[in-house]
Amino acid sequence: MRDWLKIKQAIEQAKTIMLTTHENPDGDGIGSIVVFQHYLRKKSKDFRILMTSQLPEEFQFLDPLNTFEIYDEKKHSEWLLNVDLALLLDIGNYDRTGLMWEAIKQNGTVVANIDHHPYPNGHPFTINISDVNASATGELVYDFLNEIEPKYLTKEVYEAIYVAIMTDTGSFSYNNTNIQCHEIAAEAIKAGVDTAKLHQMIYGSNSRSKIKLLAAVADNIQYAHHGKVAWFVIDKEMMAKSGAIQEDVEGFTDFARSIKGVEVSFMIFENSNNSCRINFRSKGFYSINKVAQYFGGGGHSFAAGAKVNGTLSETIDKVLDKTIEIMKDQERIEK
Ligand SMILES: [Mn+2]
Repeated sequence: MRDWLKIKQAIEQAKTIMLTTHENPDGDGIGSIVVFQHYLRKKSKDFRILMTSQLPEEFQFLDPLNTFEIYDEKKHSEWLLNVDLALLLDIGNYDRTGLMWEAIKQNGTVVANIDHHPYPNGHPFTINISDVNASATGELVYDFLNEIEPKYLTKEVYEAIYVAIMTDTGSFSYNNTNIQCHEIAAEAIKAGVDTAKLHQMIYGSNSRSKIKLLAAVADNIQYAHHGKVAWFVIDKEMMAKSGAIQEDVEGFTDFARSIKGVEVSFMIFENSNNSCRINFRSKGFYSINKVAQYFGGGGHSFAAGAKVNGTLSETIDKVLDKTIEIMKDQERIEK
C-alpha cells in the first residue's frame, strides 16, 4: 500500500517538479510540502511550490524564504508545461487544486499523490499512495523519508512533520490519533524539536479580529436534531464587522463540536461569488463525509467539507436537511 520506491523513482526520473496541497491549506498540507521541499533540495531538483491560496499567518514561519507561491495562470502556465512530476500532498480531492488541475491534466503531467483522505470514487493519479489509517499526511511523509533516506530526518524536517501531525490530530486528541503519530512525536523531541514552542506559535497567536468573529459566531450558534447538531453561519457582514480574514475561521467548527451533547457541527461560510463553503465535524458516531460527498465535497469521516452554489438562505436549508437525513439513516443502521 505504501510503495515508497515508486515515489522515489518518480522523483529521480523528474527534472522539474511541482508541489502543492489543497486550497485553504492547513498545517498538514503545508508541513508535508516543507518536508518534500527539504528532500528535493538535497536531491538538487528544480521545483516550485504552487498554492491555490495563501499560507495562514500562523504557518508562515514554516516558509522563511518565501518559496510558497500563489498559482497565477499568466505567470506559471508556461512553467507548468515543462513540469515532469506534480506531487500532491493531503489533497483530498484533485479539484481542490483549482485551475492548476486543468493545466496538469491538459499537459498530461505525471501526478503522484500522497494522502490519508478516502477516495470513494477512485482517483485519476499516476501514482497514488493513500492510507486512511494514517493520522496525517505528515505521518506518511515521515514514513517515506524514514524508509528511503532517514538521514534527511533533521530537526528542521521533524518540525514540519510535527506541525502536520499536531494540527491534523487536534493536538493528539481526535479519533485519528494513533500509535505511530505518538512515536513520531517522540522521535521529533529526540531530534530537538521544541514542541511547546511550536504549539504556541500555531495556537497562541490568534488575532483580535479572529476572536471578535468567534464571539459573534458563539452568539449565533443554532441547534437542531435534539441538540445533536450545532451549526452557524458566517456572512459577509460578520466578516466586515470583525475585520477578520477567511483563514480566521479555521477551528470554529471544532469549537461548535465541543459543546456538550453535540455530535455534529457545521459552518456555512458565505463566499463572495454566490457560493458557500461548508465545514463539517463529528464527534465520532456519525460519518459526516457522506454529507460532504453529497454536496460534491469530501474529507474524512469526522472532518469534511464542501462548496455549495447558491445563496446563503438556500444553502442553509439544503445543508441542514441533508445533514439530519443522513444522521437519521446512520441511526437506523445502528439500531
Ligand atoms: Mn491531512
